[in-house]
Amino acid sequence: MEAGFWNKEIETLSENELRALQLRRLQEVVRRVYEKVPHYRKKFDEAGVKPDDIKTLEDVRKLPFTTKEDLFVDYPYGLLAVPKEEVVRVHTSSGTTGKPKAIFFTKNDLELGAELIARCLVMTGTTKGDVLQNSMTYGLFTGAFVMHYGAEKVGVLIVPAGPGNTERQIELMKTFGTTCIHMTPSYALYVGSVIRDKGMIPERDLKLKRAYLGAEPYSEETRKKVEELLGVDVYNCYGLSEMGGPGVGFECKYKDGLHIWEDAYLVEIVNPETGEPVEEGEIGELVLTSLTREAMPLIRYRTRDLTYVIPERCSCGRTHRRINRILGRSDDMFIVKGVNIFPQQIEAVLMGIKGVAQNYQIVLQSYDEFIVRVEIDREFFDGRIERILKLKEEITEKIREAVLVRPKVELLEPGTLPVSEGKAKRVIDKRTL
Ligand code: DLL
Repeated sequence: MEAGFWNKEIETLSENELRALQLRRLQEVVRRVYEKVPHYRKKFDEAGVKPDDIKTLEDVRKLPFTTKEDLFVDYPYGLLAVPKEEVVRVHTSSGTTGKPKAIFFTKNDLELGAELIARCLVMTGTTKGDVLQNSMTYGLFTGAFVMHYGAEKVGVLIVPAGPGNTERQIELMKTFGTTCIHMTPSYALYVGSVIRDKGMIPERDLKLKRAYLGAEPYSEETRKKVEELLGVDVYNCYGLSEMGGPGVGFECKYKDGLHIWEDAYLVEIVNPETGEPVEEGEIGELVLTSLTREAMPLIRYRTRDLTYVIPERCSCGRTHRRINRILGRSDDMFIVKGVNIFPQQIEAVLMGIKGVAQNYQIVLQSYDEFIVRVEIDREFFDGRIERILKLKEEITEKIREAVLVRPKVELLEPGTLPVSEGKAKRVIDKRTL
């Protein structure tokens, strides 16, 4: 293995080789689901398209989209493309409302997930000798297991901590000399604040070097904040259960967009309203086709995640194209006074303001009013009212500039809002309660 690459041959395939490989795999997977999955056969027949119609990569557009709703047809086994005996694992989405999405894996699917994570870790400098504290939830969620097997493949020492119990997390970091952590950005902010509150200086008291943060959207400002709090390099890790979990997209050392492993996934960006492709570089909804998954390959899956493709080649030498960090989910958007607002816009503003602590919440009060409840540094609660009013005005004004609607801002002491150990619930919608 050459330094910096886990699988140099695949990671640096020429453009032509990569597209040819994608086409072969696309044709194969389309044929496979047509033959093995009655639901896909029905959908393709209804759309009047046969596997033989896929002659170029662009022909993928002839195929119908797969949406979340398709995952519930003949639930839970309806989309299996292999006999059930070949399936060795199920993971599910959190499914806070209704049935969770059930995603199946064969042995080869687990192996593929590990291979992709191995590439991700090595490209960011993690290798044998590193100690990875895996603080995502082990269980039905894909987050921890997929990372775990990838790290094991590389030969990293894994501390399977799971989330929560922050005191113990810090103890584990000290005891085992943790060099890398894997958690959600919202939890990383919290862990960082606890470490600082203890008077610890991570650069001096811990061995942390890298944080792999994903499973929820976050801004560049949050990255910077975590990097400062924990003294680490933060790498963005993207994925979704439907595509096998984390490691679908990952930042390299340049931290300028996330490489999508294009030998395993076909990327499209479409206009979320019309489903038509957008121009390269334009924002739209990410649509993914799993090219190599066996148990449950999905064709043109609508992720609901908004991003754009970065057309330029990356300086790291990998040919696999990058997407920008996820800008939001089309279903996270809310409307106040007729203006479309994404929670990430507010997060980016808050995390860039000095004096703002780690936690915040957006409360949708009515269609005309939203409240931003934000924790601020403890030092502001020293009775000097002008300082706190000035901060409040700054926050209000900067959010208004960013989203064009003036929020009501409430400033809170640290520790007031619920701590998130996994995916944070940032938006409370009182309009629908
Ligand atoms: O969150 C998989 C994962 C685990 C990714 C650990 C990274 C790290 P789901 O629970 O199915 O799977 O949620 C997938 O989470 O469609 C995005 O909306 C969001 N998401 C995941 N990673 C990122 C990220 C996992 N890096 C959904 N940035 C996705 C922004 C992300 N959003």
